[in-house]
Amino acid sequence: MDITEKIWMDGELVDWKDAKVHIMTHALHYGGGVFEGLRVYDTARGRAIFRLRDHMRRFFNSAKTIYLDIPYSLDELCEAVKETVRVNGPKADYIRPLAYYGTGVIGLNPVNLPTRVAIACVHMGAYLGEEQQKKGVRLITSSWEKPSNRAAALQAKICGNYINSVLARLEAVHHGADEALMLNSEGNVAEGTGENVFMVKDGRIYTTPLSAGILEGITRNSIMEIARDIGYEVTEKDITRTELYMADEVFMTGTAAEVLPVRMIDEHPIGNGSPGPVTVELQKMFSDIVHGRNEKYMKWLEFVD
Ligand code: PPE
Repeated sequence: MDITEKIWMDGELVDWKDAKVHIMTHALHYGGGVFEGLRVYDTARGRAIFRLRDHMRRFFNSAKTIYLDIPYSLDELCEAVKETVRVNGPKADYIRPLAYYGTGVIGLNPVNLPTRVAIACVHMGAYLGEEQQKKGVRLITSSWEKPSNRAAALQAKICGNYINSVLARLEAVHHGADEALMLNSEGNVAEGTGENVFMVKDGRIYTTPLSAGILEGITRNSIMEIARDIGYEVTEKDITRTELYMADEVFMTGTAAEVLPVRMIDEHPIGNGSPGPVTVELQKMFSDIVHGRNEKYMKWLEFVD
């Protein structure tokens, strides 16, 4: 992560080094906050944010699940995101809005705590590495189970939800893998620690349903629409670990991860162990779309200037 100049905090742009919080911040102790991740891309018409409004709508909906009252309108925060991108110059390629319960009383109950809101930009580049983005990642199946929809508000991007993902990611890293695959309490595939999962089998595309305990990814939604537009059948269904081992292709999607080929799971090569044709086709199309090279999907680009 490369730092940028300014961070938007509660309505003001402050220097990166001054964007601090109090140690008694509720969210720091108990995870009472929500966040988003958005990408900024260069296009021939200038820089554009991918699906800004959809991300910010999810931000407000995530906040709703923890009764966190955001004291700005959707339009105001979309404008604040654009402004933060503008002031940070061309290096910033990833945006992190964050809203959280601030400081006041100790204890779990946050109802009387103030809401704090921040928007930071960083340079991220390829999420899990340039080489991995091209050749694919190696996954291990995590021994940590993904909580069920009964145990957590999984369609909300709540900070505290992510400790499960952090445990799984640490396990992957300590086993020399790039990323972890998370199974739910049924033993079915849920998602990666920060990505949704897709599989290609006999020319058809499958992805896991919300009932499997996943975040409803905006990249997942985009890829489903793009794939259907070019004639693929895309089905949401429960997927087992074994089905992934036996798939022709597996790939992951996410704002940070974009379209990420999976070349190995638990030391089993997927297909022939290199990115398959459907993955490569969708990866290329997605890249054209986010860089403004496909008129049909301009609706997803929000120009910064
Ligand atoms: N599942 C999870 C658990 C998740 O965190 C993400 C995004 C997705 C699926 C994909 O959602 P979408 O970005 O809307 O397509 N993960 C964000 C955080 C990554 C991080 O390391 O931080 C992201 O990609 O921005």
